[in-house]
Amino acid sequence: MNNTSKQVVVIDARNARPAANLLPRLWRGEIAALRIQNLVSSEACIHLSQRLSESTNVVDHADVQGLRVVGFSHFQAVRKPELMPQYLEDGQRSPGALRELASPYGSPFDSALGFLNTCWQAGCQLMALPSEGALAPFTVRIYNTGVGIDPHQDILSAESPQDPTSHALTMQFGANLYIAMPHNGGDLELFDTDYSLTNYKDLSEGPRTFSREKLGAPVLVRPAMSEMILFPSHRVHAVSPSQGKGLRVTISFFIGVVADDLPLRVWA
Ligand SMILES: O=C(O)CCC(=O)C(=O)O
Repeated sequence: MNNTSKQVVVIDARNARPAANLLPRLWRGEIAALRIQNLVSSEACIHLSQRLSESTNVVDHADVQGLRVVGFSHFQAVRKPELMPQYLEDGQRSPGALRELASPYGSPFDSALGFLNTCWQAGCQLMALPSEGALAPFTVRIYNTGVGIDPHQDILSAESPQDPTSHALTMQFGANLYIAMPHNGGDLELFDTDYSLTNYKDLSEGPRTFSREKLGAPVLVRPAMSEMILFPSHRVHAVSPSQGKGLRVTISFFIGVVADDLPLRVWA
């Protein structure tokens, strides 16, 4: 598989249905990232980001200093097993809670699922692992000035190495909906290093991050409010620190591919 592609494909969610080969091209590594613009209106993003910044459910991320989240991620829950019951319970409520916060606009997460259903013949469904149950569908991340995420990979089978469904995934994409962006920084960085080179198979070494100095120059993607960006999450990736005024707010999840005739699986 090619993990060095620099090609970023841009499509507009308001145009005709995307070509059926777009996700397979991302899957095969022919393209580095897929930007789906205009998935959510800017009015809806401004409204939701305001509501989220006032939310009393915002908590600290376990590993990334300064990062605030609404809803834990699976990674956080497996790193701190005492969070697992709350992770699972919150995940049952979060789609409805996001609809409520987004109202009178629609939920961006619902728009994302609708979009995925139009470009994958077998549709998509929320992920359940036999060993853990129904995973949370997304997490909201709020980045203040100076906050970014160090280079890392996201691989479900490394987080749940005993689970057969996690190993059945042939590909995992990171998916982020950008609800607010700071004036500067907050870029998505995609490096040329992938799973096979880092041998990331479980969490025994804790969170595996890599220093930027040891990696080559990344493909830089500056996300825009209102869009969703997909990229292979086994490729080492990072978020550069936010700079200047404005929060960076994302709705973040993963998409798993089992086979091309089976539904995509979505979780966070
Ligand atoms: O917010 C982004 O642009 C990427 C976030 C990230 O590192 C991830 O989804 O794993």
